[in-house]
Amino acid sequence: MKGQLVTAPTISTDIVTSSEDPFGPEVLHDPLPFQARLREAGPVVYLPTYNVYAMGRYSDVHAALTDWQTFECSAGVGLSNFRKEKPWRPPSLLLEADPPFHNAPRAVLSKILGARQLHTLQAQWATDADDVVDALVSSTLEFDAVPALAEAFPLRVFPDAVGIPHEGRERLLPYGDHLFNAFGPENALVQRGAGTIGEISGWVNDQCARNVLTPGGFGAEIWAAADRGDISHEQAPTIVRSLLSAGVDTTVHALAAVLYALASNSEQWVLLQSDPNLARRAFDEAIRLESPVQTFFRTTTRDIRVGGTLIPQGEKILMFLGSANRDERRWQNPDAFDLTRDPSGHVGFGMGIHQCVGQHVARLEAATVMAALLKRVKTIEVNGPVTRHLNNTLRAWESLPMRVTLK
Ligand code: HEM
Ligand code: OVM
Repeated sequence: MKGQLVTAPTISTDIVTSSEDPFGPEVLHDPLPFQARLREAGPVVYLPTYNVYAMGRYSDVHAALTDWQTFECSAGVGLSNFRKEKPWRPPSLLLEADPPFHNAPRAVLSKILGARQLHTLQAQWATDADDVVDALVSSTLEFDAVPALAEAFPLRVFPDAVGIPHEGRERLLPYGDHLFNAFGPENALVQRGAGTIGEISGWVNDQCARNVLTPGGFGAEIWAAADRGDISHEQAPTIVRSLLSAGVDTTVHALAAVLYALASNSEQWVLLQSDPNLARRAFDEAIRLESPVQTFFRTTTRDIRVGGTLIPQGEKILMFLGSANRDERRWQNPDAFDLTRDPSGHVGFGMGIHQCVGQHVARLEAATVMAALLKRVKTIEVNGPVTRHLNNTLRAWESLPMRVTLK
């Protein structure tokens, strides 16, 4: 500063920095220690590796999720800034949109996926869950719950509910896996999917056409909303795509999470057996604890002060939903799976105007699977090494070996 006059800043700003990589394999394998350090470091931590501002505490994550005017989605909810980089696929009309454009697609999906509409699926899904569980436990009492239940059930009921044909459905899981990787940096996980995503993505887009979708399904109802003028016909296929994007991998890993939680906390399984009405709470508590969707980004629309940190306009904010859901400032004994606590207010489905529009679908899937298990199964335990599937956004599972005994 030789002889140079430095203007004193009119507002002081603290900046806590971390050189850790939240998308590196070490953190993805076990994100909890990193997230604890993040919460401890302060309300906002700058990550120079990606030039983003990270939030790990419940109150800050909640505040960002509910202030859509300051924390926008239309610049993308991944690391990539759509104002500077071309998105890898046309943006979602829900997830990657702000009001007023977000409003109509959201209203249409809220109605189609609303608790009341789902009533008509309940009986069929209960039968399907009984079938899946019966077929499984009558052939073996030891199985990998990831393919046998967590994947088998959603793949059996969800694509039918949307109304897509059977042919090619095996592409849904790899599509979601890549999509959720693509919200993160372009690391090895993204590169691994890059070779096949063109073909898979083409197939997914083809399933969104009106003539492909069976009558009565969610997809056909989206097209019917276009006929009524609630959305345009051009918007319909992209909204169908949202269901095929967000509706499969999320529920697979959420089901695995609740199965793991119940199998590894036998006293909570006993409690659930004594009161099956706790099934809904069990699912939400597992979502809180595991947060199958770990992170989403926003972009600041103006300069904003969070804690002592001034975040400039146009910067990417990385919100750790999973960390907020285990914040000791918000939750007592946050690491425990506890069916006597009230998990409501968790941010595992987000919060505010983008809060998961498919949550009733996810809850119905989980409730029917748990009800089917409660009918047949006496005890349930983990009986082998549990392995994770690494994904930049999802807290995902590769294998969940289980043993059950029957009633
Ligand atoms: C939004 C998680 C299941 C469709 C979200 C968001 C989260 C989330 C965290 C908020 C994103 C944000 O604020 O940026 C989950 C989890 C699920 C699940 C953990 C399973 C347990 C589903 C299902 C569907 C679905 C089954 C479809 C039937 C959507 C859509 C959005 C969304 C379309 C965007 C909503 C909007 O932007 O208004 N989900 N989801 N999700 N979810 Fe889910
Ligand atoms: C969408 C979409 C895609 C991925 C996730 C999501 C969790 C939504 O295409 O709207 O919500």
